Order: sequence, then C-alpha cells, then structure tokens
Amino acid sequence: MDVITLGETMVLFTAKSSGLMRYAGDFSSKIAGAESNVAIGLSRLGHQTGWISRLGSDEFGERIQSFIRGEGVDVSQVTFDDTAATGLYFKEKLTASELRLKYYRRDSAASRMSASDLDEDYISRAQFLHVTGITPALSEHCYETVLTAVEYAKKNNVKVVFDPNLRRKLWSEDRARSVLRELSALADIVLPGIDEAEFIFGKSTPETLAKSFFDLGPATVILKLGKKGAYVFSEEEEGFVEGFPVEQVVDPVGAGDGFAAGCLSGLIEGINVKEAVRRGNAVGAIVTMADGDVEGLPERDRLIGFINKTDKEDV
Ligand code: KDG
Repeated sequence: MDVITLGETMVLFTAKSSGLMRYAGDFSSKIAGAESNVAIGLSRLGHQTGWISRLGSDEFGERIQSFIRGEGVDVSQVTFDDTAATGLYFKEKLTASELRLKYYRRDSAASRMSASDLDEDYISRAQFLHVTGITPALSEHCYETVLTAVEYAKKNNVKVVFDPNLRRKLWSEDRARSVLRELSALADIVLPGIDEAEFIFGKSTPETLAKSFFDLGPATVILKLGKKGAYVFSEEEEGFVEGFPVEQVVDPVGAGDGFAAGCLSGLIEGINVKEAVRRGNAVGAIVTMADGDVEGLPERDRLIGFINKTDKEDV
C-alpha cells in the first residue's frame, strides 16, 4: 500500500440553481471527504491506497463505499454503524464565484470512529499515513483515533503526512489551534494553506510561516499559496514552486486534496520535493476546473498532458 488515510466522507448535495438554497428545487448528488478525495486522487494516478472510516448503515453509506471501492481504493477497513447516520454536506452557490458550505454531520457515524477501529498491521503496510485536521474536530473519539493512527505509523516507520484543513465550523478556535500544532509537530510532512498558517502563527511572510512549522518538528513543510503555487521548506530544499494558470475556476473545493494527491504521488515515486510539489500544483489547478470535489481529479495521462502543455506555452 502506498498511502493509507482515515476520515469522514459525506454525500454532497449541490444546488443546481444559484442564489439562496431555500429556493433551490434541484440538487446534484455526489460524494466528498477530504481524505477519501486524496485516496481517489492517488488511485487515479496509479497508486495503491486505503481509506479507513465508519459509515451509517444506510443507503448513503452504501453509496459512498461502492463509489470509493469503484475508484480502486481499498475499503476493507470501513465499518458500518447501525446507530448513527452517514454525514451530509450541501453546497449553496450564491453567485457563480461565491459558495457556502453547510454540514449535517454532528454525531454522524464517522464521528463515532474509535481507536479500536484501527488495525496496526494494516497501517504498518503503508509508505505514508495521511491525516487531516478535519477528523480530530469531529469528536474526542476521532481525535484519539487520529493520535493512535499516527502512533502506529511512527512505530512502524510509516511517514505521517498532515494537512491541517481547518474547518472553523467544527470546533473552537483555541482547540483547533492547539490540536493543529500538536499534529503538525508529530508529522513528517505538513501541508498547510497560507490562511491556516496565519491562523496558527499570525500574519507573516510565506518563508517565516513555513519556518515556524518546520521548527515544530516536521522534516518537510509545503505551504500552499493558492494560484501562486507553494513554498517548500525542508532539510534539503527551500523556495517557491510556481502555480499553473487556470482557464476558469468552476469549483475550488477539493483543490487542496488534489494538491496533496499530486505531491504524494511524486514523493511515492521518489522525485525531489520541488518536482513533487509542481505535480501537486498541477493536480490542484485541474481540480478547480470541474464541478465537484473529486470529479476533476486527473488520470496520469491527462496530468502529464496538462503539465507539458503549460511548459510549451511558457517557452
Ligand atoms: O477538501 C474538500 C473537503 O472540504 C470536502 O470534500 C468535504 O471533507 C470535507 C469537509 O469536511 O469539508
């Protein structure tokens, strides 16, 4: 297994019309969850991935499991809970460029994940464990589950990748700040966005913010700068990696997960960090041009074509 991840996936309903969702009569339905988005992104690029989670014993839970399995992700560690429902999430398109997200996930099946759901042997077989700051925000049990998964990874020389993925709606600012710092310190690779870095350390330059994460302990910090690309700070390398031009942003949600999938794909293959980040930038850019959180994740040929096309246009 190349990457194992753990977290909640929900059914996503997107209003087909723009304006306040109270007037929306039609919705499209998809599936979304930061961690499974990463697993799917990697699987489309040809890597072996596994996703650990809990789903409700309901039709939405069945749908999510089938979808993710259909994408080639191992779902053998997914359990079903008879006493809680699968989480839901709505996208309200106020205008073409203004989205509002609404969760219905409190006390969902995934929020009841527990450390006893984890199999150390399964985690030990991966090259990377990917976790995000969404899971510990779901419940105290989920927080402990993430810590245990990280502990199993470290014990077995599995590299820990942490994406803070700050979701302010899920927890208090103080708690978020303290847990995001704690998990950043435990990780080998941290993938914060600039806003998340400023949330933790206060406003500063990308260089200083990346260094602040690095001083917590991870060997590699990859700070996401949106369309400008990313800033890398690691033991071996340091510097900016430029982003890719995007024709038209259709839906930016999920770009960070695409970025993580692209970077991890490069790291699995052993290319240098800046080249891996460039791959991450390309996947992130491609994802923004499609509607939905996973629909835009490219297969390898398309990714290579996109990178080569941009390189030619640059010459
Ligand atoms: O990163 C995209 C995610 O935000 C989305 O797919 C849903 O996992 C999700 C969340 O908690 O917001």
